[in-house]
Amino acid sequence: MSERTLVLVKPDGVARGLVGEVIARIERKGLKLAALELRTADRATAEQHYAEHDGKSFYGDLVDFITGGPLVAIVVEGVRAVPAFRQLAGGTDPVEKATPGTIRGDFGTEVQYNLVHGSDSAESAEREIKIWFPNL
Ligand code: IDP
Repeated sequence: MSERTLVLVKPDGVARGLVGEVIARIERKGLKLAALELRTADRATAEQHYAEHDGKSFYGDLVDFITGGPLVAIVVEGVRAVPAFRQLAGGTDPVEKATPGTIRGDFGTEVQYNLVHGSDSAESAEREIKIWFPNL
């Protein structure tokens, strides 16, 4: 059964020219792009997106980082799209958790600057898609 997930190529990924790399991996996996936009997020959008982390030590830096430059927001669709993209992304920490062969494992070293976001459940995906693509 097909489902949707929300992917962000975060500002570090855009700055490093990795948008094409991320999209290529999504497509090679057999997932489809349903919507895509390059934009700079405002604070309200970033705060909504990361609401679950409000109060954590890294929250302020995270919102600064996500709003600090253009990012690419993508709705990805396909069978098991949520876990499939999490597999492509790799674990949150690009060195300790993400393995080589994953986006974070291949291209990242820092926990904050880990290049991509992918929704962690189908429910989170629908919540996040409403934030980034309210008309979809
Ligand atoms: P996820 O992106 O792998 O789902 P979350 O735990 O939801 O990971 O964290 C959201 C984002 O917050 C991470 O992708 C990363 O950019 C940042 N982050 C998470 N933990 C830390 C930390 O300990 N220090 C700095 N940034 C962090």
